[in-house]
Amino acid sequence: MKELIRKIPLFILAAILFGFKTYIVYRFIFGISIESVLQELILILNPLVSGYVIFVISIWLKEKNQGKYLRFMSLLATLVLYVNLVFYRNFTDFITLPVLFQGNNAADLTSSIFTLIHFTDVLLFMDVILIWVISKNKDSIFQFETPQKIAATAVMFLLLATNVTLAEVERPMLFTRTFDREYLVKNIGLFNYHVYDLTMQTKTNAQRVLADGSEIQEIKDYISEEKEGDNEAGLFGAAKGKNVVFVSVESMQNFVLDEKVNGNEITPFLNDFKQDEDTIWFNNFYHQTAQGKTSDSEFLVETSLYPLDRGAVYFTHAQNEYYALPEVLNEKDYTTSVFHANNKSFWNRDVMYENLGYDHFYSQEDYEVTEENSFGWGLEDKAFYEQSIPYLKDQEQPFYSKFITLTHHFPFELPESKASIEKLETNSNTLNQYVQTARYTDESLEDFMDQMREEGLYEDTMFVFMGDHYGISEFHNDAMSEFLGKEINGYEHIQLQQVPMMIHIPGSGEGQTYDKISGQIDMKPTLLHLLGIEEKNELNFGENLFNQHRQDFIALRDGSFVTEEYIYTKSVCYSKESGQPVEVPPGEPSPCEPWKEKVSKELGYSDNIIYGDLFRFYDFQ
Ligand code: GP9
Ligand code: MN
Repeated sequence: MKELIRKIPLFILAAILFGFKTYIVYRFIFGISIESVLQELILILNPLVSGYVIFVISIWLKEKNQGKYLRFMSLLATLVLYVNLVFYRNFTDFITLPVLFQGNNAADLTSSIFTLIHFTDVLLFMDVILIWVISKNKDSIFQFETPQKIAATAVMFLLLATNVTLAEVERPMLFTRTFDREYLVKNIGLFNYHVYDLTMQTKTNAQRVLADGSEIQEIKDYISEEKEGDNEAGLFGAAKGKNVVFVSVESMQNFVLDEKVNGNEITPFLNDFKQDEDTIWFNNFYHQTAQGKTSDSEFLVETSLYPLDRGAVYFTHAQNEYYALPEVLNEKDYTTSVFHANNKSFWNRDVMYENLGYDHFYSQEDYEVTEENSFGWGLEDKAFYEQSIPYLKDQEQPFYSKFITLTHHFPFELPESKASIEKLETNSNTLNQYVQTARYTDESLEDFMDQMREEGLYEDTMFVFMGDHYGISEFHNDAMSEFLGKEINGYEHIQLQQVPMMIHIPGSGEGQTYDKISGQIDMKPTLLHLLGIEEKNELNFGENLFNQHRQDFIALRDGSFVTEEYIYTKSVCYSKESGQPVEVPPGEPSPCEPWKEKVSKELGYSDNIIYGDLFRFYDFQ
């Protein structure tokens, strides 16, 4: 062994150990899926290449510094890997620069950090320790002659070129058309991905400076071509003049609806409510959020633009010009407000709400938060609604008030005394607890509706209940498939992104189940339609869901999409009929291809509006 170590230059040993370890993490912790031999090859190759690039630099250093460099860099590289891993356990996603610089996200991580750090993680640092020990021994350091140094460096460029070429073969236009970070990491590796991310950051920063508004016309043409429809048909004005209470229901997914735990319904109230004669239920409704989680879902509803694929637009572009729902409603003499019992600067809400035109934001400081009425993330939802009612009553009518709930949030912890149903018994504690906080949420919504009735606010109010994003990530697929009794493939995973969307108009009798493929981007035009407000805005990416001509289609933020016939995700086109990948004869294009074009165009246009702050060049009046 000693002999062997002496024969292999230490930087190569460091690269091999690091590459091998990273591959294990990719494959078994990030759970990166492999569909072909080429993909497997790339996945093995890219961490080795990264390791080689990082460590080969050492040979150009003075002998006494080489050991130091190898020690320091192996620790640093492993830390980068590890921080990504902890982040991934919480968000099933990779870190981007904007996310790193929004302090509040760290708060999210710290609140649940102990569930994210595992004892066995120590194993990840084994090679660092090994390199550390060996490199302390002077004999382990090779002194290279200049030609050898040049040769070793040339090998580095060769390796990099091979990696990039293979990645391009595997995924043409990988760098220009990718909204899915897993794909980037899979093909170029975590470290090159971070370099790519840095380049993107620089590029998008420059985009605002270079924009001149000339692109708006092209986007307008695209929207009017793709989304033309009759706004007068449907339920125009069905809730005219009513107040609106919009509840953004934390982490609620459709899969708990009509499900039971040991014979008890998880959401008995919502199960009845969705079938109520006054409730319009969209049972094919998807969240479209990315790294900005709740704030992304808010942004979708308020602006009918897509959130960004990197970072939270609430942080990165809070100063942009928008023409948001609260602004439109303010013009129609609505009082607009938000109720959310968390720190007001979380997700930069205090700044963004001001910009979007909300008249008032009732945040943590407006609530009485005590030890008895709080746990987990803070004030429990039942107390939250109770304490909100007086504020709600004080508002001038008609009002549009958004409530954002908090209790049903990862890691879904509920004091035993507040749980009304049992936990599940799968291998995921997160999922097991999720059903209990889902039940709590269901009860609190029922109580809230009762209070609204008692206070005489029910009749004149339209209620909207919407799930903000998933609560159970891909990380829990095994447990999910145990609970739901089916395998979770890419197709099922996308179906699990459905969240509740129920619109209740008291006394309207308009209750009905709509199975249109719809999403959060459609909320702004849909709500305005119901309120009988005509918005002269040709720059919404969503559509009024009652519009008969609307295309049955929805794009998710990572480029996945759902149409009447297909579901596309992670490069696989699934048939909805079979739930299995579509079989395409060799040489023929996949039926998902035209939709893919459209999705990438649409997401790109929305991004350009935000990165270029293009609405500053447009007059909405
Ligand atoms: C925080 C709450 C939760 O205020 O909205 O945020 P999330 O982690 O779901 O985005
Ligand atoms: Mn949320």
